[in-house]
Amino acid sequence: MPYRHLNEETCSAYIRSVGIFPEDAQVTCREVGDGNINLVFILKNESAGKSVVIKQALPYVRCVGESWPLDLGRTIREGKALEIQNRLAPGLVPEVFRVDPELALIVMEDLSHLGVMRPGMIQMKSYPLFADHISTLMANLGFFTSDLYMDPGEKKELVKEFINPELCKITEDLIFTDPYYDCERNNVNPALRPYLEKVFWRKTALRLEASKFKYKFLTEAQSLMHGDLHTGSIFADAEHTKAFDPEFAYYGPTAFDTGSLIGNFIINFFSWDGKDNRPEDVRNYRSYLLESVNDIYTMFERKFLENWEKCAKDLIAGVPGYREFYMRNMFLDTVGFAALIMIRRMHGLAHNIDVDGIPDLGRRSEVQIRILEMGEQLIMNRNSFHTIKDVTEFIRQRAF
Ligand code: SR1
Ligand code: MG
Repeated sequence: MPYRHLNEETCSAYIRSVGIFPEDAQVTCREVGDGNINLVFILKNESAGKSVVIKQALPYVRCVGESWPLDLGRTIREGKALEIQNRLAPGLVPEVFRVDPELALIVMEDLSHLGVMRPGMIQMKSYPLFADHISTLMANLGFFTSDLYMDPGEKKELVKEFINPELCKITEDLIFTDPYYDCERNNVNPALRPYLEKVFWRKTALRLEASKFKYKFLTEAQSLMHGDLHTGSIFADAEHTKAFDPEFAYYGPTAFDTGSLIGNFIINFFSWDGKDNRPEDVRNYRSYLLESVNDIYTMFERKFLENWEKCAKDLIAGVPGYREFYMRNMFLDTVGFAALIMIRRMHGLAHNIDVDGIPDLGRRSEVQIRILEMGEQLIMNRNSFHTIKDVTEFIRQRAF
């Protein structure tokens, strides 16, 4: 079937026609996509009590429109990424039932009974098993798709499959370039603009560091990554974690995923300055967030090193000092990418509702400035940190 956008009616017909629900099933369908890029439908077979999700790629960026075309082939990469992630970290990503390259869609497990973490975290929800789960996904993906483990020829074949130029270009522009000058694509809170013009856009040393990380992102094919691992790309409850939406998957620096995730936790941490919750609740939740950051990174490191101990194949892995060198760079990159993620979500094209949910623009801009300055301090001082606890302690001391 040639590509066309589905709607709630055609989507119901499609799911019956491919045999996922029976021909005579009573299907209800709702389009629920609230992301920047795709259509997302939840389909229910009412009598059987079963449901699935269809994610369909649009040939352009949804939040911008047809003026920004986007490659439909991303669906195949996303399906393949989910397959690899499911193999390396079973149960931590949605199950895929069907990938349809012509309609650029994926039929997958409906996980909407779990909440998306971002709105959950805006309501101060906590996720006791999250650090354990997500560190498994990141450590296994980061190790078993790297040259430490894979045959170099096979790894290069995989790199080829995950060449993802259009989605990478979004990241290259929106994260590493646009926030550092008055780019017309930026989405600027008017109350923040004076600070950006007088202060932020003049920070040449910061722009230099962002440029170094851009080059790293452009050139380091270290491992396969999720590529957009933020709290809006994760379903979770007290027992489950499912990372979805890996359409940005490609071979890049492993720490882009760890940094993206931690950057989003730190954004949530500072967002409470613009809200009127009880101080005690804020204090407790902030402690939970920093503990989570500590757990996420220490568990990631430990699991990555366990993989290294048991499974590393390349001889460089056993060269004295190489492991320490590798892990030190991973840590510094995590801090750097976390900082750049914090910055991009304040005045780049795509924001986080954690901060944009602060209705008063003046108050919002104060929080945005705090996050921009903390991002700057983290990246500029990254060499002075030795463990993730140094980073969270640095944040704690400047927040309470
Ligand atoms: C134009 S796409 C904007 C952002 O949405 C996605 O979730 C990625 O984070 C991307 O940078
Ligand atoms: Mg997404």
